[in-house]
Amino acid sequence: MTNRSDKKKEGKIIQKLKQYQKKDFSFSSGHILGSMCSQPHPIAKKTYIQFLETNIGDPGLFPGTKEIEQKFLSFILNFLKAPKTASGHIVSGGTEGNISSMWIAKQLTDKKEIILPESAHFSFKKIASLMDMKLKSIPLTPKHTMDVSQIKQNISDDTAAIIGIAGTTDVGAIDPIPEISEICTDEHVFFHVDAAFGGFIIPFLNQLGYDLPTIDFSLPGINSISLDAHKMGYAAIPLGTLVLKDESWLQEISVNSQCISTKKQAGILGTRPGAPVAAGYAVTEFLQNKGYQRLMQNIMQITEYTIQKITNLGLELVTKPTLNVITVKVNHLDEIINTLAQYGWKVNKIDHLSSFRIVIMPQITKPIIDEFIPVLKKTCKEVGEL
Ligand code: 0PR
Repeated sequence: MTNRSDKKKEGKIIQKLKQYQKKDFSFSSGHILGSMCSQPHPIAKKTYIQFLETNIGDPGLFPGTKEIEQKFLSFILNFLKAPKTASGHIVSGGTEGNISSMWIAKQLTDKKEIILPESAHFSFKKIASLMDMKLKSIPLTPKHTMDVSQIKQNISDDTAAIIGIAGTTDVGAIDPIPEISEICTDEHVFFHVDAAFGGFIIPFLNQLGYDLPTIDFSLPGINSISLDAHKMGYAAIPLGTLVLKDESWLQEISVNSQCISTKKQAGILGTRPGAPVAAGYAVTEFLQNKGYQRLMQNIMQITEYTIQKITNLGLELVTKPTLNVITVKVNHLDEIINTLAQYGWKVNKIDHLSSFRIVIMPQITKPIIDEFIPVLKKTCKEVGEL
């Protein structure tokens, strides 16, 4: 029961918080152009609040939410063509997905080396530090994909896993997953696909007939795939999934647990929010496979439109985009990013490529691009880029 003074107090706190929030950029404004996250689908927002108190770390208390989790995972397992032996594990995002997979690979093989492309996400540096593992980087081709011709010679008696990326952080490139899968099958090496970004877009584009590499379990060499619903899944933060080809591997990262409703608990986290899972499931139920196809097709059309507009200004891209990531090469990187921010637009800095990244997420529409392009032009003129 809240009395009048509590109501007053509540109002004051909310007002104060709103002042802080005013300083934030918002996805709903359309002005965040470089992030790999998005404004969640409207149904995700409603569901999130409804499930705020749920904890999938103690499923005995929340059997209904546990069922929702299973349904959400089934949707993912289905579009990733996972075999009957497979299982999904909810994680907080790509970082935890990668850590969990490498934890399994280390447990299964008792080896410590990870072969990965130079484009790999920095979460692998955390993995190396946390689990005392060693990273062996493979150079990239001019298309910013892993040079597969260099993999075999780097495999050794200490190789725990090979990583392929389906949608790189800096340019959205897709490594040749089918070729890497073949090598891993031949060499009996654990193969993890980091599809944090591409996992919720590539399969749907392929269903529509796009000519992108296959990234699913129809490739026999893949052992695990990590994909984030809080990136291209149009869901709310934090929501990722690690899909394992063999459910029994979860035992490798499970410990006996006391005081909770299950004898064992798998994975890194203990208490884990059910709200993003319920919200993610609501989005998959709302959109279904067809809805995701339509959404991704629309996103690719807006990507094409944006590429045209940017190159028409006379700017160059780092590489021809495969997905909805546009990375623009510039000489005056810091000035452009800072000036755009002053005009209210946020793009992400990719320092090592002297470029900035634009990601066409679900809330980015053609009118938003039409609003942005003149600001980009003005900015580039002001700083002497054009
Ligand atoms: N793997 C890949 C290929 C990624 O791109 C990322 C994150 C991860 C793993 C890690 O995912 P989590 O951050 O969910 O653990 N890539 C984005 C990036 O570094 C993350 C991001 C998202 C950054 C939104 C900014 C932002 O506004 O660019």
